[in-house]
Amino acid sequence: PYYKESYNNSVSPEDAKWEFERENLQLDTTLGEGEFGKVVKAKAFNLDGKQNYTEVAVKMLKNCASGVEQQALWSEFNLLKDVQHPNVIRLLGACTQNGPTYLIVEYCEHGSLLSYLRNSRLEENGYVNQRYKPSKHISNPKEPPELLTIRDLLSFGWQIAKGMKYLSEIKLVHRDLAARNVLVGSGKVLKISDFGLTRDVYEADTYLKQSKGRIPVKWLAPESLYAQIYTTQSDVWSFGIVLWEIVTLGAPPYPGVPPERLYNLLLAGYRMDRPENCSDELYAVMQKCWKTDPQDRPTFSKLADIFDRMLQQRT
Ligand code: ACK
Repeated sequence: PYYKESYNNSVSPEDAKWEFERENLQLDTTLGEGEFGKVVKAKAFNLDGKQNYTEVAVKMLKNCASGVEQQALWSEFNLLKDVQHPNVIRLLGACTQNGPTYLIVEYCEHGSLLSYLRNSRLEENGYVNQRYKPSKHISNPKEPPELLTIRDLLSFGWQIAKGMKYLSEIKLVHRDLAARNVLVGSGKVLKISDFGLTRDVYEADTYLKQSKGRIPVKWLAPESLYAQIYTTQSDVWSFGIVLWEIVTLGAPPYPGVPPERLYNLLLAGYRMDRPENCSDELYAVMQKCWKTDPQDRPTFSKLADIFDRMLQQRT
């Protein structure tokens, strides 16, 4: 089977504390799948000594995955071991023995922020000109979508900024920050997820991407597009795109712009317009995130403060 070469015959003492008995995991429905990997809902019995079971999400590779993807799953595992923040997905365990590698993470009942935003749209709402499939996270698809308030949207920006501030403090560059990679748990708590591309920056705060994978062009800063330079400040650019996704309730960025034209447009100073229903104040934040010089962009710490203040003004 495909997982043979990824077999690990021994578990280091450090990993032993994460190892979870495969037999105690009951796989359930598939929550989502990509080209090489999938995420399955599962019940984990006796997790952390709990009597009952815990609902979890299990990330695994598909049969067609190559060594590169296996590597990405392992690097995600290694990074997640060290992260602990309410707005970052929490690792609960892993199955690395006697079968395919499984990463066990907390289950987020509302799925990705992107599908959550799209599900919250009303037909009559100005942004709705497409119908999106109801999410499999919604038990009754006939239920009316949960309406989101401006306060909810600001809180989303605030929570992502706080999670990213934490990641930047522990010197992690995410490189793929997008609404599809943020999850929504109960109580509308957001969790930054999908660390497959994340790199530790150590002392140097840049990372040069070596291999050519799929590139999320419309979320990337110009310096990442032309020089493969990824820094916390290029994550800030992506955060600006996520804000745009939030305020448009999940519209695809740069509508109508072919990805291959984007770089020249950005170079010429082109940026997305202020979306309908977006305050001047919030648009100004996006524009700051999209400054050409990475040093001119706000830090995540500054962004967290900005959203904190905007939320306070609304109480
Ligand atoms: O928007 P979704 O239904 O929610 O589609 C994506 C899909 O899997 C691929 O990423 C869902 N998903 C991923 N991780 C989790 C998780 N920890 N809890 C719940 N759903 C998840 C996501």
